[in-house]
Amino acid sequence: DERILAAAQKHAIVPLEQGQLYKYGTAGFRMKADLLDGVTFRVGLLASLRSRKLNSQTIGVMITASHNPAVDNGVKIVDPMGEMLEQDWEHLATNLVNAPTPEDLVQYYNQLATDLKIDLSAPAKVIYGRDTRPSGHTLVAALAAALEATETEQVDYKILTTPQLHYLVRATNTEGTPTSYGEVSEVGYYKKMADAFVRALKGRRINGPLIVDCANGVGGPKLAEFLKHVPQDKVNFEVKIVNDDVLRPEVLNLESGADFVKTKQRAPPKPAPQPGVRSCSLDGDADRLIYYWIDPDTGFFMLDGDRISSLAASFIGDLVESAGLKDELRIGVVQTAYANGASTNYIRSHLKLPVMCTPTGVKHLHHVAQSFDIGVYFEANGHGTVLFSPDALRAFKTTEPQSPAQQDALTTLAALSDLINQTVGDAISDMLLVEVILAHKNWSLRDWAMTYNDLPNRLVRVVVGNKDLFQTTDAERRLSHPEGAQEQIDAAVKKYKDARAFARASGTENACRVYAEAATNSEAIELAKQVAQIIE
Ligand code: 16G
Ligand code: ZN
Repeated sequence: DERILAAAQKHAIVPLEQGQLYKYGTAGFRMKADLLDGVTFRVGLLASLRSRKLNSQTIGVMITASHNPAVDNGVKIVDPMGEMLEQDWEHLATNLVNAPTPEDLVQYYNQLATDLKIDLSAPAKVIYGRDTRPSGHTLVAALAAALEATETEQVDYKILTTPQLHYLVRATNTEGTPTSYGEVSEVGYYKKMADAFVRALKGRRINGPLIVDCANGVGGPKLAEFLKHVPQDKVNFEVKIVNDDVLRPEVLNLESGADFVKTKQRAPPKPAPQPGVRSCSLDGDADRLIYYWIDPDTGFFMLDGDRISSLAASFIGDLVESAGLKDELRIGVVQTAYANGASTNYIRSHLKLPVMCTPTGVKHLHHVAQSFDIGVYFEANGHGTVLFSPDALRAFKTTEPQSPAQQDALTTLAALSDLINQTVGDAISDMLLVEVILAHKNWSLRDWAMTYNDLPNRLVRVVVGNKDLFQTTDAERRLSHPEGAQEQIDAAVKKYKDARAFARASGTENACRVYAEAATNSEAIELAKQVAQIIE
């Protein structure tokens, strides 16, 4: 107790304005980096408790603020199988971080141990990584101090992408077991993916070069490292990495990256876009991916998370059919309310697959995707992955093929299950998946774009007095509060053809968001404006 108290005094919490609390939200704790020292220390305490609670399994802590500005940072906990922190513990994190004094903190820490029947003398292990933000360095020191004070074994993996840390947590906890996830090292991550990439491509040629914008974040150096593991004699993968300056912190996510491309609906201005060349953008911690190209005739065209989702579902659905597993394995797609209505319709009517809708935030999608044998989930912003159940993995390995075509489908499915990060959305892994599918189908981005036409849409940010007044139901598609607001939105939507709109409080910013789609662009804009006025 004295060691924790002494360390806590060195990593004090900065009091927020009257009435405001730190909150473990969809992205953990995320804010201006200078508020985070004490927060990160306390997250370290909780991570050690969680490891002790879960039979000394390894817990992860990632320090990143993803696509947010360079001055922000964040801290979040990764559970043993590489998943997000269990929801029940989010409010424990919130309580622990908001304990006002170091003495209150130690008292609450001990009370948690008692209430949750945690043996504080049991071994504990926490591993961690951070993105390229300069503030990450001091935050890691605060985390390490908490782990030392609680006699927790720790491994500092230094700079990583978020999905790499998730990989390492799962690999650590499965090491030496039949479900081993891979070698417990950063190199192990590259080797596993490069091997699966070659196996999934099956000698098919990749159609021309790919430009990858890395948002001047951690994805740049890590993608370069990955490419060294791809055998040049087996794969013609020509990648041009751009926006990979991680030495000047101020350029992180600046006019670049997946979030910029998705929200601005245009290519990063620098370097000057090359018309016709297949391009994609990662975000600042390399867990989101958006594809696009500049068409010489029609201009910018974007392929977002909904497109990646429908591409993956279509390809995997066909493989499962060729593998003769259609009646055995249930494939489903999980989206949020932000998914373009045309994508939902395409997946249901054309691919004939079930689509589920969940609230925003990866943990919700991930959870529902686990209810399928093959669960494809993506947020429109480009964050997502494909999950394979133990039954699916077994079927790929043990089904006796009756034809070369069936065998081919089975081995491709097995390769995909290794290529696709099973812990969390991973931009590098997702990018390789897209490249594999395009190579198999011999498609350009234009071919991919032709599968369906997006409904015109608008996303606006609305500053409101108190965003907490806005409460939703039906996977955030309807407002339950304030009373009467939903009826007004319904009335506005009714005036337009093929229209849909919703409003929700942001989980990461002090504002509300309004999404509207309609048959034409001008109608989508009008509708978004009207809904914004309703909630203002
Ligand atoms: C977080 C979520 C992201 C979601 C976004 C919504 C994770 C890892 N990240 O960044 O998935 O799309 O929040 O932000 O879950 P909003 O609530 O401000 O709209
Ligand atoms: Zn991210």
